[in-house]
Amino acid sequence: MTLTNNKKLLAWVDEVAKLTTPKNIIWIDGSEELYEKLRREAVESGEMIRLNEEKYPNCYLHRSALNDVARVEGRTFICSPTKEEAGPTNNWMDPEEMKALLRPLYEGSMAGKDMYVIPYSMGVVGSPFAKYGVEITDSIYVVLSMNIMTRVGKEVLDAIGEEGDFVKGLHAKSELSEEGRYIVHFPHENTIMSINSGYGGNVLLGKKCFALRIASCLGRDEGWMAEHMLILGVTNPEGETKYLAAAFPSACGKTNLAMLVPPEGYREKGWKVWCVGDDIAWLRPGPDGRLYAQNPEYGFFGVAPGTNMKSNPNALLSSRKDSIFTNVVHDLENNTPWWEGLDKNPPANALNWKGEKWDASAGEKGAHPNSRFTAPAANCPCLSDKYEDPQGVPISAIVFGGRRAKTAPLVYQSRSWSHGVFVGSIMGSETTAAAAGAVGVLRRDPMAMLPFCGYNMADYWQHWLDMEDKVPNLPKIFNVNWFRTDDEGKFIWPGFGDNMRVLRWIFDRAEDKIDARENQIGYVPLPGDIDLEGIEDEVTPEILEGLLAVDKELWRQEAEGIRQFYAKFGDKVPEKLTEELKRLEEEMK
Ligand code: OXD
Ligand code: MN
Repeated sequence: MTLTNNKKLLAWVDEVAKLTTPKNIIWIDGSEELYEKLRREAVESGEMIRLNEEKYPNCYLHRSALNDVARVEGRTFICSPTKEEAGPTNNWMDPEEMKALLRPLYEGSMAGKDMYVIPYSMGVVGSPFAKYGVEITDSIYVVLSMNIMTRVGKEVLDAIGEEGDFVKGLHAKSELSEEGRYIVHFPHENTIMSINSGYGGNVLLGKKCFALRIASCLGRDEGWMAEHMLILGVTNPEGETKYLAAAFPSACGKTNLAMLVPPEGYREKGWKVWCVGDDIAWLRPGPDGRLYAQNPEYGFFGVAPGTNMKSNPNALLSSRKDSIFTNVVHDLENNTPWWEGLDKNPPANALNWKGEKWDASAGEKGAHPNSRFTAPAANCPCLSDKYEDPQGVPISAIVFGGRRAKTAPLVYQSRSWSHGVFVGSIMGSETTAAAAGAVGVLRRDPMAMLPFCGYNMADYWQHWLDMEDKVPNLPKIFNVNWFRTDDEGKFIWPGFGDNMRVLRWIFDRAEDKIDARENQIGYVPLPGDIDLEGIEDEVTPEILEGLLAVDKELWRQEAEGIRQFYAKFGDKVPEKLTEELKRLEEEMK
C-alpha cells in the first residue's frame, strides 16, 4: 500500500530500497494500530522494555549501544559545495566524495530487516512555519521516537502533495560501528544521511539535523531564522502574556527555564510561565512587523539526570506516560525508570544503563549522564495554549546566556540589534564536571549554534544582522548568567524559579516600561529594579550590585579571546561586529 502519488518521494524510496535491500517497506501512516504492532515487535525482540503500566502507562525503556550514547560532533559533516560555505567550525567533505564514501556503507545494510518510511512535519502542519520531511530508517526505536518528537503520518503526505518538496533523511543502524558512524548534511540538496548510530540526537533526523542544520540554510535563503532556543510565555497578574526566546549552550538549565515554576509569592499574585518549546525555535517576520516564533517539535528529548519534582516538575510530569526512556536505570522491583537526582532512593534491585546488575552503594552511577526521556509536549502541565498556534507567538525579547563563573553579569541588555548580535556571537560557556575534559574551560558557542549551524557561522551572523531590514519591530536582546560564583566557588544567584525575577525585568525593559543604567557593556538594572522580595536574606542589594558589576580586567581578557575567535573566520566577520568589538576594547581601556 502506498499513501502518496508524489513521484519524487516514490522514486527516492525505491532507490533507497534498491541500495539497502530491506525485507519489507512499511509506510508509517500515523495509525495507532501500526504503532501498537511495532511496540509489540520491539518488546519481543528486546529492543524496548515495556514499563509498569500503572505507574508509567505506555512507557518504554530503551538502551543504545555502549559506544553510542551522545551526538558525535567529530563525525558530523556539512557537505556544502565548497568548504568555505560550511565555514571553519563545521567538518566538511566534497559532497560527491562523501556520497561515494557512504554508498558502500548503506549497501545491503537493511537485508533481512524492515524499512520504515516516516513522513513528518516540523511545525504545525499547514502553518506558514511548517516544513516537511521524510525519514527512512530500519529502527523501530526511531519510528516510535519520531512519533513523539514530530507530527507524523498521512496528513503530512497530504500536505506534501503530489508535487511538493520534502527534506530527505536516510538512517541505517548498520553495525553501529564507531569508525563507520557518519551524520551528514547536504544542505544544497535538502538531504541528511545518518549511519551506524542508534542514539537519539544522531538518528531522530527532524531535530538537530533538519530543524537546525538544514533549516538554518533554508532560513538564510528564505528570510527567517532557525535557532537553538527555548520559547516561553509569561502571564502577569493583569492577565497579559508576553513571549521570549532564549539560547543557552548545554548544561545551562535550558529545559528548566523553559518550564520554570515562579516563586511562591509570584504564583500567589497570579504570575504564570508557559512553555512553548524547550530546544528549537523557528522565527519569522509576522504580518504586524514583529518577529514570531513557533516550536517546530512535538515533544521533548530531555536529559534525565538531575530532573526531579523540585528542579523541574513539569518535565518530570511530561514523561509519566507515552514516553521512552533511554539509558536510565531500570528498577526491577517496580519496573520503572530511575536516574541520579530523581530522588534520594536508588532502587535496590536494579540494572544500570548498560543492563548490568547495579548496586548504588558501590559508587558508580547507574544512569548514563546523557540518559534521556522522550516525552510528548502535550503532556506538559505548563504547555502554552499558543503552542499549536499556526501563526506562532510574538517575541518581545531574545535572551542569550552561558555559564560564566565571573565575567558576565546576572543580566544586561544590548544597546541595539547589531550590538545584540555581537552579544550572541561572543556567547560562551565554561565546561562542567558533567562532560569529559577539564572543568572551567571556556568554549565559545555563538547563539548556542556552534554544532548546529548548517553554513559558515560568519554568514550566519550577517543573516542575523540583515533581519533588521526585514523586521521593523524586532525584539530587544539580553544576556543572562545564572552561574556567577563567590570566592568559595558557590553560586551567588539562587537560580531556578527565582530567575523569574530577571525575566520580569527583561519584559519591562523590552516594553520600555522602566529605565536602566548604561555601563561599558550595555544596560543593567537600576538599584531596586530586580525584585528581591522573599530572597533578601540570600541576595542583599549589595550582593545584587556585585552580580551586575563589570570587571574591566576580565573583560579585557574576554575581548582578547573574542578577537582570537573572530580571527578563525578571517575577513568574513561582518564589519558591524568588528566595530562592536572595537567599542568593547575602547570601553575597557
Ligand atoms: C540537545 C543538545 O540534546 O543541545 O538538545 O545537545
Ligand atoms: Mn539542544
